[in-house]
Amino acid sequence: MHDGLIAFGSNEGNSSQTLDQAVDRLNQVEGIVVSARSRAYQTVPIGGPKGQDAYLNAAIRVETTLSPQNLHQALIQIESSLGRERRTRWGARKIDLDLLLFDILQLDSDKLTIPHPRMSFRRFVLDPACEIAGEMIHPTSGLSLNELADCMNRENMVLVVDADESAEFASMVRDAIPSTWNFQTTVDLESYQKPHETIKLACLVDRRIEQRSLDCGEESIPDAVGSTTVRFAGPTLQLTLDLDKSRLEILAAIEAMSH
Ligand code: PH2
Ligand code: MG
Ligand code: MG
Repeated sequence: MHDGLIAFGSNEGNSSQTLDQAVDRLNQVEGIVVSARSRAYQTVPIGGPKGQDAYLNAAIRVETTLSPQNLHQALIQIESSLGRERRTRWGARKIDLDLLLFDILQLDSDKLTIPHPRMSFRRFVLDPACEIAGEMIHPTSGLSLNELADCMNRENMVLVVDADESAEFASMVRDAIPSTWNFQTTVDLESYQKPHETIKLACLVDRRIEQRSLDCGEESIPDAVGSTTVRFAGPTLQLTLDLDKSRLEILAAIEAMSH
């Protein structure tokens, strides 16, 4: 039996009814039993087009005999059966079901990345998840979800790794972060592993990673997160060499940590 954690989000239609329906449909899938669900959290929309309605976010924990791939497929099927349309990335949606964790598995394929690459710095994900699964381990950082949530209250610091050849990149990050945040760059993340207690968000730039395409609205397409060899024991934002895309990523990450 596997332990899976799913994030629910909706900001179109009757979101609270959609959440109930999603839980029902998960329970109807052979090999999936919902073991816990959080309450629904009303949250500020992060990223995407302006003027969106507030989100309802929740976390759903499942016991499953399915493989991660088949659980992911089941989520996609439930999303489309409940009227999900994929338009713009981070745009309004009737339902979004993201697979956050699957035991302590780390997986990075074209179709699916586990842990979810943006879960470690999103309050709208961590708050509901901690309610029902605070003790679960986020294997990329090695921290529990409760510990990850605590990182949001740390001293303000952003760290850019491997920015030595790219001053342009470092100044983009510096410009993007709030002026009250400390900013520091390093090429040697190892030396930051010990005092990681002070670091609020590590931005890892890995130039070995080739930019991969992001389908419209497809959250599960990996941004090359698991493929990096750099690991950090705290909230981590994986950036690629695409400056424009990375700027949007960091602005959204800061917003997601602040609300
Ligand atoms: N999901 C997104 C983008 N922004 N903002 C909130 N508050 N809640 C979400 O679930 C959410 C979001 C992409 O999936
Ligand atoms: Mg999502
Ligand atoms: Mg999704």
